[in-house]
Amino acid sequence: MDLCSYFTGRQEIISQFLSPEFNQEESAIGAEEEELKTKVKKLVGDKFEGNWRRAFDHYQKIDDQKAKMGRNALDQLLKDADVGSFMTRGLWVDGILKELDQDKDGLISWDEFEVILDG
Ligand SMILES: [Ca+2]
Repeated sequence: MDLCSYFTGRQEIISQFLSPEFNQEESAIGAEEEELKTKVKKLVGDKFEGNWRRAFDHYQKIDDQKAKMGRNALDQLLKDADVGSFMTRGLWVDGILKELDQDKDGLISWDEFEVILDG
């Protein structure tokens, strides 16, 4: 399941929290996903000189889970990238885990994280 269909399935829950533009159409949700990527890219550019490996290493230390990013690391990454609010960030973390966590261990390894660089 990709991020779009994940959030589409939870529109009723999240619509009360988010801006009106978010829950109208799937294209608007796609725009949110695009905004997520843009903001994270900006964060990596501003704070880590565009070095994704350094950014990953910085955040994986937060959870201290075998050099992988867990929920706390993802939450901090989103916070630093200015994505979501304290109410919606958990949903973003869920969506990112569903999207990127290929071996379903609840953690994002570098190999799993790296795929967002393609988009
Ligand atoms: Ca994983």
